[in-house]
Amino acid sequence: MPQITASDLKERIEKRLIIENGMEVANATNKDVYYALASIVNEEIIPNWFNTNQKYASKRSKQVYYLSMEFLIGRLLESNLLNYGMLHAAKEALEELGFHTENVFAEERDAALGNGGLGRLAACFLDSLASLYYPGHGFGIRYRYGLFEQRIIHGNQVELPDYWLKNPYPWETRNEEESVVIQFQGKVHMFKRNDGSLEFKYENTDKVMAVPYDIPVVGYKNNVVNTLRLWSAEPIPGTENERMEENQAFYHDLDHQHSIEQISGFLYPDDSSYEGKELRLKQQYFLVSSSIQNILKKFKKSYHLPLSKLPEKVVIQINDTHPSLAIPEMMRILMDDERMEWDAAWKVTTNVFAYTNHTTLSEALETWPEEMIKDLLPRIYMIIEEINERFCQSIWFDHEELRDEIPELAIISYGRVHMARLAIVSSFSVNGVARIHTEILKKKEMKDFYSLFPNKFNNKTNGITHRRWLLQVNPKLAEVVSDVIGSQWIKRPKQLISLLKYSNDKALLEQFDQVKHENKKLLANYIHQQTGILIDDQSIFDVQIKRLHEYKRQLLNIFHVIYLYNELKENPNQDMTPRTFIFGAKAAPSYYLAKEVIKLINTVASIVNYDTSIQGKLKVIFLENYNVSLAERIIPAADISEQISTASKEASGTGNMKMMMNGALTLGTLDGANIEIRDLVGDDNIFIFGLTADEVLEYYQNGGYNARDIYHTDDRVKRILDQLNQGAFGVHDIEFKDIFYNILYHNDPYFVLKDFEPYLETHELVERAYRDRLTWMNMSVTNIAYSGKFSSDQTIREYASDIWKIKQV
Ligand code: GPQ
Repeated sequence: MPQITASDLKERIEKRLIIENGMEVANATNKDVYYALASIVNEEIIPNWFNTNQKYASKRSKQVYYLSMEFLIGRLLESNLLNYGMLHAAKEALEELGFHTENVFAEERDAALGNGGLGRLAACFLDSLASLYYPGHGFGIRYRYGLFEQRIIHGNQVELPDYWLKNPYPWETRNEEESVVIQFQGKVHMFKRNDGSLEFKYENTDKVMAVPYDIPVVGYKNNVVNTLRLWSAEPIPGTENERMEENQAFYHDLDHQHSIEQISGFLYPDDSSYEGKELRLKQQYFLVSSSIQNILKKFKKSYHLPLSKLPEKVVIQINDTHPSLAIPEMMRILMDDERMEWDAAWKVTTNVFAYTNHTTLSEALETWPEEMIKDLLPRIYMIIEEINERFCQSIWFDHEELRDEIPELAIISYGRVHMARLAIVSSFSVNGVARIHTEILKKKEMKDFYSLFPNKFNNKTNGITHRRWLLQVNPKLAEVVSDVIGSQWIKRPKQLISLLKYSNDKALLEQFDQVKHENKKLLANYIHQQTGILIDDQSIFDVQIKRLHEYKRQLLNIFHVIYLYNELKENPNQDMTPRTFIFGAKAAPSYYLAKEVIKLINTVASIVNYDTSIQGKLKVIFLENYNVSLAERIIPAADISEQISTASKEASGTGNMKMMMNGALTLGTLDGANIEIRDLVGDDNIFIFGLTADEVLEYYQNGGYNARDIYHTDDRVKRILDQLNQGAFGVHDIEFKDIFYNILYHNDPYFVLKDFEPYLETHELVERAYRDRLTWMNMSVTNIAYSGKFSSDQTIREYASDIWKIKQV
């Protein structure tokens, strides 16, 4: 890879500005410079993109396609510069031209085409695929509106539309010539061909054009450029006129056009919860039909092999059940267009698809009303029916022991189509995303399926790209690490383990401490600038950043804050290390209780932050509009990483890994990947508390525990709940009654009260540990050292070798 120097770049930026905008640097805005730099990076990318595709085609490599309704990519300029080895030069060039790098980068809108962990995981996976020389690409939807922008007004979440495409997006290329047609609704007619085979014809379907927009996925300093292909829904050109001639009303036509564009109109803002809207079903079919058509066209064009060989060259990973209609869509094309028999098509299909499950929460399980699928996708419905029929028959005849369970196993049952069941039956691999999660799938949630298909089930613990989440977001830490152990860890993140040798080196620990402190100062400045609130950069930065969900228990966190505040009010002079509690969280717009918790956090903040009697020992910061870019600012500055979900509920978590990699210590429950973090770093380097998954599951089985007992016996708890109920934290006395009721009348379904005391005690341990700087930094460095295990490079290697059987090119 040719080294580009700062002075080269400077010159090229100047030239660009002249050619494209006819302006001198002196007159250029941050935005002008952003576009100039992006187009320079694109010039570097394009030949490599072309070469990568050529190479895959000429080697006829097996390719993996990652189908996902979400890709939470965030900004790309900085990470593309980093992966091209141009970041240092670019920063230098920009500063020399009189620009602040950060302001130039900030011109890029986050591509927020995802809700949270699931979408961000997809983005990390693409980064690792390209960086490890794997032929792997993403397929998704080019939503015109990404995840809503969050404003906090009088403590409440307000949603604004995220029209992220307002300005041209420099990373996408429209490839109209590769558009495909998608058909909805209509009637299916069945004919017998002369040879006796069946032919299906569709009549009166609604046709939509899927136009691909391609985004390059740049590998780290390896010249690889893979593709993220996002589909956009458009009317088929020319059909407007047809309709006019048919004498259809003009407005009817505009309406029709509008309803087509709606399909890629916006991202559904619900995380881990199923909404059941018809438009969402349309989106799902739109994604999978365009992607499967595309994959098959490409296979036929470049491999010159019969379709029966598809599984040798193609593997498709479906990211949760959202793209699971890809399965009947594949069957449809193989049979109806390619004239394969059922058995042959089934053999191909079941050897091509692999399914990842991301949650056991029942509210997230996708089940569509039979009628909805039948109406919108009549041919797909027929195929699902047939898959179901054959599956139920096989249980009836081959697994007598499960006959009674058929209603719980059938893909179509009680009028609903169960997408997870469809995905399990039709895939060759089913994986969970952390060890405990996969165990729960096998032993509980999917127990009977596991007994039917034991070999399909496997675990792939999630990971995060250390390039973005360490190298890019925390350059100071990366530099110290490289000074100590050399820079091989960048290519081989597991080598971070060499840091262990130095975890008692006092001078070095002090350096790490200094880096953390500098990062905290940067965040403190940002917080001041955003909120006007001054925070103490010597205080413990205690961070909980993730979607707002009852199971993630932001409520437990804020209860602890209220407790501390109550204590301080009684005894303002008590000796206590100052704490800053930092929250970032979006709630689904229709999730009432989650929004109440946001309001509670903001209300507590507005009281605590301005109460001078507590001498600045406690601050509560709720940063609005939590997104990838904000995560990038917060994570390097975290001392404590709050991972406090009700055990058994968080499939894996990935924020836990990001903060660990940046030297934060985890304060968490034995849930998701926290368990694997604990196993690596040992009990001395993590703060674990609370019920275990087994205990939680047992309580659920026996109807829960009695929350009121705790309310009546623990004064601290009673005081907090009464404060909520009596309006101590609000203007009106009804303010937080619903939280109060949910805990006492719905019996605290997420065990907030049950885990309260152990949580307090563990916080006390944290506070005590923090006082001993060297011991703390030793723990911190130990966490960084083990974090290489959670690089998504490791995860992707495992997917590649165990599931995908693909090779590096
Ligand atoms: N996850 Cl089902 C989401 O972010 N959205 C979803 O719709 C579902 C799961 C998360 C899950 O809650 C986390 O525990 C995981 O770490 C993450 O997926 C990636 O696997």
